Amino acid sequence: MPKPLNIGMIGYGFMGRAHSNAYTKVNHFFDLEYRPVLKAVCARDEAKAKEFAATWGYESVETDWRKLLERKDVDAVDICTPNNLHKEIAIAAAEAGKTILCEKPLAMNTAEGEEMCRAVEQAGVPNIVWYNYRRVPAVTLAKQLIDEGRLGRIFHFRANFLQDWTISSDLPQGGAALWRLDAAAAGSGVTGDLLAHCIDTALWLNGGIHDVTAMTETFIKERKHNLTGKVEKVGIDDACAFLCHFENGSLGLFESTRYARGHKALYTFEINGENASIRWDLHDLHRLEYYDHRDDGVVRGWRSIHVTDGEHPYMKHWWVPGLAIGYEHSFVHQVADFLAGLAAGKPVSPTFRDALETQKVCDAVLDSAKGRNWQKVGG
Ligand code: SOE
Repeated sequence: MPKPLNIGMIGYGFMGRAHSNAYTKVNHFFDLEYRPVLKAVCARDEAKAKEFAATWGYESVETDWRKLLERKDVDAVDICTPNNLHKEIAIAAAEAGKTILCEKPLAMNTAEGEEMCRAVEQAGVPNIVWYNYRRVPAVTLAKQLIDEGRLGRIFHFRANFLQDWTISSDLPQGGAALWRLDAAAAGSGVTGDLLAHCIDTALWLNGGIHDVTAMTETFIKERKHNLTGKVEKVGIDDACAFLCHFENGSLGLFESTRYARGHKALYTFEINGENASIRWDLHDLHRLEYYDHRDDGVVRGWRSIHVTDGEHPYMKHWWVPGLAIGYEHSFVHQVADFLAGLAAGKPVSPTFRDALETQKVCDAVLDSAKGRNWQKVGG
């Protein structure tokens, strides 16, 4: 019988749903020593918290996150709040000895991230950050192929994350569903929200980034602020593109925007090595495109691997070969790996320390765009 791991979730938005779904599914599909128990959900709005608790099966509700951290019956805290609350909650949770699962990006900036790393490491509490795309089976397969050396020396890493939901100038900033547009709550715009995913995947697949040169743009300069009711200056980046050198000598090209009309969540990457290339597209997430120059010339070409076979990462836990899974399963996989790590007493990536590397790249990107120069990652 798996041991209970009592979860206290702080926040109840889109990510609160994605994580709660993962906690409820994981033991049905993975054989684990731990079983998440939805102990409490915490939000300032009690009525909304109660509604969320009833929908997802949380046993209780708190309206003050400090009270949640005091509870002896909560083992692990899941931080699903806007970014400006991550640091304070994570440090208090570490001091309270709680296991921590924190939504991405880790923090508002590197300095905050460093404090958070020190807190979890001093307290010795297990920790992880929700960079979920690593655990889409096709992306995990990409990692496997690269680590096996199939691509050979890597020359290029290219990634995009394109959306179009903020084009309207009538869209306000701030408050419940729109805090991502408010620099005070989010820290940055597409850099921390979308490029952070691309950077996390890139660091994982292709190693460290040495330096960057970037440009950002804020297309709509002023928006009504939902919290003050006034029209205020927009402080986030609406679009960001950067070039970089990886430590392994390869070149990186990254682009992200919320102004790419027609694209809802087009996250793609392509990696070109001396022997082979791979590419992946979130809109077709169960496929990995692979080209191997060592194939016979007459049949050489891009192949589209349907990543649904029992041999593929995570897939033996699901249905039968040929049947695809989706976005939400990446969160289930993260919980499964995290719980296996807890049982083995081993950290599971991306830890706070791993996510700090992404934060450093984000900061270098934003500094470079501001100064219109090249920035070394980590100062
Ligand atoms: C923004 O629209 C967003 O929801 C991000 O916050 C998520 O991290 C990303 O996975 C999808 O897009």
